[in-house]
Amino acid sequence: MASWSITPADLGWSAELEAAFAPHAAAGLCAARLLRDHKAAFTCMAFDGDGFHEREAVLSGRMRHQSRQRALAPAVGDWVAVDLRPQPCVIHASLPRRNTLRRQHSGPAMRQQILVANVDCVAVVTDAEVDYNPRRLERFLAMIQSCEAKPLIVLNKTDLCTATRLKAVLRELGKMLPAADILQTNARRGSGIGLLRRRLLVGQTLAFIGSSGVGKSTLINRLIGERWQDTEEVNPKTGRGRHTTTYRELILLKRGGMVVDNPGIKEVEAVADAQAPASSLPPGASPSLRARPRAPGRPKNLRLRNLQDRREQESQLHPNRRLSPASEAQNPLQSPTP
Ligand SMILES: Nc1nc2c(ncn2[C@@H]2O[C@H](COP(=O)(O)OP(=O)(O)OP(=O)(O)O)[C@@H](O)[C@H]2O)c(=O)[nH]1
Ligand SMILES: [Mg+2]
Repeated sequence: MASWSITPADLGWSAELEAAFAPHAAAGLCAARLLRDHKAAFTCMAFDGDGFHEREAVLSGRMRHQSRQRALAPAVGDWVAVDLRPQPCVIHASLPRRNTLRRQHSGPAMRQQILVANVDCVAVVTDAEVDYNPRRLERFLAMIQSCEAKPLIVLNKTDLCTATRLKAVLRELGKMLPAADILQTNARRGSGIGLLRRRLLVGQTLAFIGSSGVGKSTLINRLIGERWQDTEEVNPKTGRGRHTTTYRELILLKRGGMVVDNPGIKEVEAVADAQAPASSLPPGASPSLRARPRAPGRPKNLRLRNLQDRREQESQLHPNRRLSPASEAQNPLQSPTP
């Protein structure tokens, strides 16, 4: 819980939100930003006239009804209008969103899941070893593009790979995504954290996404400057992390800015966004960065795609080496979904 005096601007409050909130203020409601989603309830940072304080909140009957439509269900990062008198307090309305970071669910229904609302920058965390997969990175970037947030690639665990491997990965990423903002970090030692901190501006929200075990929570612990969340060891045999982070959380940093920790994402399907203009793609992005809708009903073979990705990646980094069927069977890129 924040122990310092928080201003609305620290949380990203804007003139647009102020205008949208006016009728709710007239009805005696207070403004709050959602920090954690506990499924049946939320934790929010609410302005109670005496400053911002964390409060537990539930949805009103009308909001619960609306939330059956996933796109209308409040998400971490949303601003809401709450009645602070009951315990827990009650959320009566959501304020308009600037954007949403969404992921497409596999399956014929093409359901979308909103991960975070009102996000300025999204950092995709990976490493230069078992988790590294350029095609998956492209899909993550397409997802960020359709949210119109600033993308950032964080190559973490630089201590666990050789300088040659790191150089090869950076060269490949430089060719594939020449305009991408790429940072190298070693969260365990704290190197590269200063550069990451510079991307955090007062009132802005930076969300971390990536596979389980890549070090998202460790990076956030470093940004906070103290141990905020326990992080788990990665299984040395499979390279997979145990799923330490089980829910999304928006954390306000004392030095300014907000970060969102997410549970590990195993696979990502770019969100099909017909309205996204082609010009919104980052300069130099390859054509596969474009979000493509999958034909409804067409079965998706994730495992096959992972293996193809792995083959492509291996052949680019080690042109003379071929993946054996045995190593294909133990594809390290597959880890359980949260
Ligand atoms: N050697 C090394 N280990 C790291 C580094 N960053 C994180 N780790 C370790 O990797 C393990 C997983 O880190 P987490 O921060 O829990 O990973 P996560 O991405 O939050 O994982 P989920 O919560 O499951 O999504 C922990 O044991 C960390 O100590 C790094 O830069 N170098
Ligand atoms: Mg975590």
